[in-house]
Amino acid sequence: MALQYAGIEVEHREISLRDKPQSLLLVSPKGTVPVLCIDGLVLEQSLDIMNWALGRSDPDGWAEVNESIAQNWIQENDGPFKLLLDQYKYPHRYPDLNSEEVLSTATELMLKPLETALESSQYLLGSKLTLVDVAIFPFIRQFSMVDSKRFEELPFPSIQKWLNQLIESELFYSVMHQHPTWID
Ligand SMILES: N[C@@H](CCC(=O)N[C@@H](CS)C(=O)NCC(=O)O)C(=O)O
Repeated sequence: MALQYAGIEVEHREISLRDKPQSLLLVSPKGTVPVLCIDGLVLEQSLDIMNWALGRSDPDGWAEVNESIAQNWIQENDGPFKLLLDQYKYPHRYPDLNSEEVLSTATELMLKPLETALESSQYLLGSKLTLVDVAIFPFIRQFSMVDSKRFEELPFPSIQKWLNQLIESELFYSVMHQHPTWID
C-alpha cells in the first residue's frame, strides 16, 4: 500500500513460502517476505519498505506522526500481537493453548487499547490516516478473519468501523490482486 500510495512502480514477484526461489534467498538469505530490491538496495522489513517509500513521496503526510506513540503501536503489534495472531490462526501448532484464552489475551493486549484509541478519533493517531494504521490493520484484519462471526460479536464497534473503512478503501483494493507465483 505504501509503495502504491507513493507512486512507486515495482515488479511484484509473489513467491511460494514452501518453495522459496534461489533468487530471493540470494538477495535476502533470511527468506521472509516482503523484500524490496531497488536502486541497489535490499530492504527486508515491511516497515523499512514503508518508510523508504514515504521518504520518496508522502503526499498526505502518512509519516507525520509522533514517533514514540507510533513506535509503541507498531512494537506492540509486531511483537506480542503477532505471536497471538499466529497462535489464534494456527491452533494445531499450539495444542496446549485454548483459542478463547488466546482471544482474551489479544483483547487485553491489543483490541481494547485499539478500541479506546478509535472511539475518539477516526484513525489511530487522530483524524488523519498514517503509516501506523496501514502497518497495523492487515494484522487485525487477519485476526478478525480467523472466526469472523466471533469477532463481530466482540464489543469493538470502533475497530470494526476502522477496519471496514481500510478494507473498503480504493488503495487496499488496488493492491489486493492475485499474482502468479514467481519461479526462477
Ligand atoms: N518483520 C518482518 C516479518 C516478515 C515475515 O515474517 N513474513 C512472513 C510472511 S507474512 C514470512 O515471510 N515467513 C517466512 C516463512 O514462512 O518461511 C517484516 O515485517 O517484514
